[in-house]
Amino acid sequence: MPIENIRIAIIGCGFYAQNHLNAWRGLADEGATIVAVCDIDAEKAKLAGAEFGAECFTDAAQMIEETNPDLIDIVTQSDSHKELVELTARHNIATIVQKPLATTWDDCCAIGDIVTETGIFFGVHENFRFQAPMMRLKQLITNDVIDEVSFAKISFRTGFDVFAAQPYLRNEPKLIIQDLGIHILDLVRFFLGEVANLSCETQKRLPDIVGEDSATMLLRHETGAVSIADISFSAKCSPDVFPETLIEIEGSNGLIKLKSGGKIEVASNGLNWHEDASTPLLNWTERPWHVTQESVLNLNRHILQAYKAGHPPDTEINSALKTQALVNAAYRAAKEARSITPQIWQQKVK
Ligand code: NAD
Ligand code: 89V
Repeated sequence: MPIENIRIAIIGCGFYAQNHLNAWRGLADEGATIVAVCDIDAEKAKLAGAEFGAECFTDAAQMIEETNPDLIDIVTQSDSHKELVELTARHNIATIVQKPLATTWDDCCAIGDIVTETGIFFGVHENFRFQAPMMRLKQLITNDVIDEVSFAKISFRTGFDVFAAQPYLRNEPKLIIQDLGIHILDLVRFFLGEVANLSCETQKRLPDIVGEDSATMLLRHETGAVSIADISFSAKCSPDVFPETLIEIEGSNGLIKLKSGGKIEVASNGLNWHEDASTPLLNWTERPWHVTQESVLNLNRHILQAYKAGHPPDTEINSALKTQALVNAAYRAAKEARSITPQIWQQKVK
């Protein structure tokens, strides 16, 4: 049976797009072909085109007209996402867009309307749930190893210089919750289900930045479970395990711990064991980013399989809007110093 070949185009050839490009190339044997790359920075487009053997463009509309891709992967910053999704949806092209879905809640909802009205294949590239250790944790929970989940603590604290590769983060008025908290809040939903209400305290401890660099969130889930999500770009930790997330999840019959290096400790119904869910290095990944880099391959494979099977990816628009609503609720909770019920997106009735 010949493998169906999907023509992939990437818009945005900056820092993180290198991982998307390498991941799509790594799926060539599974039916992904990079046919075009686009960046408004002509030099970046040219470099990506040369490295990955694709036509290069500086205008997305021209790229679509000339290469007719099956799926477009948008890896630009969030301020351009809505406009680019309007373009791809107008051409009825399957679209993946990096997190955050958009910079404002209104633009996130507008994208929700566009995707629902056009019915295009759509997903957000939210890859933390596709990290190797996170997929194993989900398997353990799904297999009822600790039975009913009642509490979790999910922590991503680092002093790593995230601004070196992503200098724009220094000027973001909404910094860590929008950039990193979005991943952790997606994990909170992934492991404990939807959130009924949440409270949040933020801090700004680093100099020379505009937004908050730390946030501590307390969440009540619809199941009754409680979780704590704490994130910081200004942590004093040794060792610094960037970009790893450390997790403890308690259930009615046990406890799961994710420790540094993908080490998992399980206590289940009186039995205790350890597992190694460490992330393998690929021929294009390197420490310390290899954990999230490999998740790009895992998520892109999931997207490819979902597209071929004709159903949305797990990180489809409704899920993405629920996670984005938690981001918004966290900022509101911090501002109003009270617990907030997340907004629910409703498609705008025309
Ligand atoms: P970047 O600024 O390095 O790259 C973005 C590129 O998009 C730039 O080269 C820019 O010229 C180009 N661009 C902007 N508007 C364009 C347009 N209309 N058409 C074509 N090209 C355009 O940014 P980055 O650090 O690579 O981040 C990109 C996205 O990836 C952000 O949304 C960020 O939050 C996300 N990100 C995700 C992860 C993760 O998945 N774990 C990690 C880092 C960054
Ligand atoms: O993964 C990300 O979205 C990155 C960082 C780890 C710095 O939050 O932007």
